[in-house]
Amino acid sequence: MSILPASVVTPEPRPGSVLFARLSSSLAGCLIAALLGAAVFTPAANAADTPPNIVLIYADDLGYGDVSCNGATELATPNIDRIAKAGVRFTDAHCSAATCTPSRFALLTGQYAFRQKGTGILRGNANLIITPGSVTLPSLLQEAGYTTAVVGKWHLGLGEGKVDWNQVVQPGPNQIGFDYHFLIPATGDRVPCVYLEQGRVVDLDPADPIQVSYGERIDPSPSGAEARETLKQDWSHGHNQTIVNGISRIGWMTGGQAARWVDEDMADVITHKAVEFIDDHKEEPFFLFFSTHDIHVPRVPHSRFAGKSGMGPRGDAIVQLDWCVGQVLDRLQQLDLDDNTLVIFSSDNGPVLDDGYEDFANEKLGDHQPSGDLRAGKYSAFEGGTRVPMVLQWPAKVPAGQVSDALFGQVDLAATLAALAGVKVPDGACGDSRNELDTLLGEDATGRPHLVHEAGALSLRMGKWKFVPPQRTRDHLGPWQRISIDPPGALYDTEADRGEQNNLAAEHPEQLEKMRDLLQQLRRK
Ligand code: NG6
Ligand code: CA
Repeated sequence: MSILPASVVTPEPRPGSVLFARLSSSLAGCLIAALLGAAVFTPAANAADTPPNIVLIYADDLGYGDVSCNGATELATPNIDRIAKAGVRFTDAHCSAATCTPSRFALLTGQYAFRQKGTGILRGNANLIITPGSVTLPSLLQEAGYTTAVVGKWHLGLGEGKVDWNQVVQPGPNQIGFDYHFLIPATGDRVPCVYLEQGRVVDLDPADPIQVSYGERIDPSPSGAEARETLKQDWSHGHNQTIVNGISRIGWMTGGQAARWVDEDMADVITHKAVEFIDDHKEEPFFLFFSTHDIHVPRVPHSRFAGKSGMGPRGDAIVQLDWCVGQVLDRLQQLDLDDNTLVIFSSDNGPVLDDGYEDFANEKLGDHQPSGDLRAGKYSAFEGGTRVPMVLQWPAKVPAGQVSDALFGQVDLAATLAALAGVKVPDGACGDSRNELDTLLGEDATGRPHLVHEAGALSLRMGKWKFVPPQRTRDHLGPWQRISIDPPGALYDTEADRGEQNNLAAEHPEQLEKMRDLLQQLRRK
């Protein structure tokens, strides 16, 4: 497909897209307040008078140490650092899981993913795992009058039953609170390798229908295993089925030739869509979930970023990611929206080097430390699995230049942003999500008392303590070795020992037991 998709589908104006009209249908109480002349939004005492726009930029597989504001010296991320300088940089913020799907599930539903079966890494033809019509982060913001969009990686499943990619694919984001979507349906390394806009494959030629399979081989053309010498980037593990754009993927796909993406253009395409959404909705409160492909595999940045980091494709993808962030920040400034827009930047799990393609991420790493001083990364129960970069700015409200060591969990964004927008989370919804608005705005130095960490098995943070129950887990950034944590599990003091080197289980059995019990309780909640 062309560099920038020609078809620009703007979301249908929702009935009552005018803020007050929407509120009147959904928030009778607030309407009365409005009639009385009070501010319609009665958010937490701390919030600004007008609800801010909210832009959540969500990187993929970006480690704590992959950004220069967290100490990286071998590459620079000036735009991500710009956010940190303008607002708050968190040193102890976590996604919910050490892989993508469960982290994103928790972020959007306010519920730990381990509570629902089938929330592990999804195939590219998996069905939607969030119940249509349920209360979600975007649906709460819709309720508050925001126009909501997700642009970029999804990986939460689509449709029900056997997905027909040649029809409108639903249920999807529109059924769980997003007015608009432009998606990479699963991941860059999984078929189907096409964009989906408002449920439709972009640039699909009906004469060349798409078929997708994760079992039976349906693609007779040479696979990545068979035509290895033709590949633009070789695979190292898995990723050897259908070839798209010279790169072989997980899964089989036929048809949709005109709709297939070009990896090198992906950052441009989705950034264009993200910025376009901002342009189209500059007059109303909006929520943009901009979910980047970078720096997930396959790492194939545009030629203008190739070679820029000196660290091979993984470093170049970080440079590209930072450019995407800069584009969004620049446009907010150009439109004079930056002052009252809350921009949050974070990642869906920790870093990985070899994640299945020969992109020399290990070989070209040099002195760079993707996890900083944390232990391990993606897939791991150690802190590197979920402690990720998180920076935010909201110039109208949040003083610049803050550093927060509070424990923060992305699972709290649903309740926290709902509080910011002035809507009540219905009883029983978003059950693991706490209103941590004061933590988010840098006003509470402690944050959450405890936080579950999912990496297949569960671990637990409680204040400075980290408990890793007996399990096998990753202790490397790829490839594939695992280590065993033996009974009764490991206990670390993450304040004195950020790198989790000293197992204190024998010295503090009572602490370990307390945390084992709490984890049991939280599991059963
Ligand atoms: C793994 C893939 C990896 C990546 C991951 C999901 C192989 C060998 N590994 O199964 O490449 O796609 O799934 O990453 O196939 S995530 O960030 O979306 O969770
Ligand atoms: Ca990820």
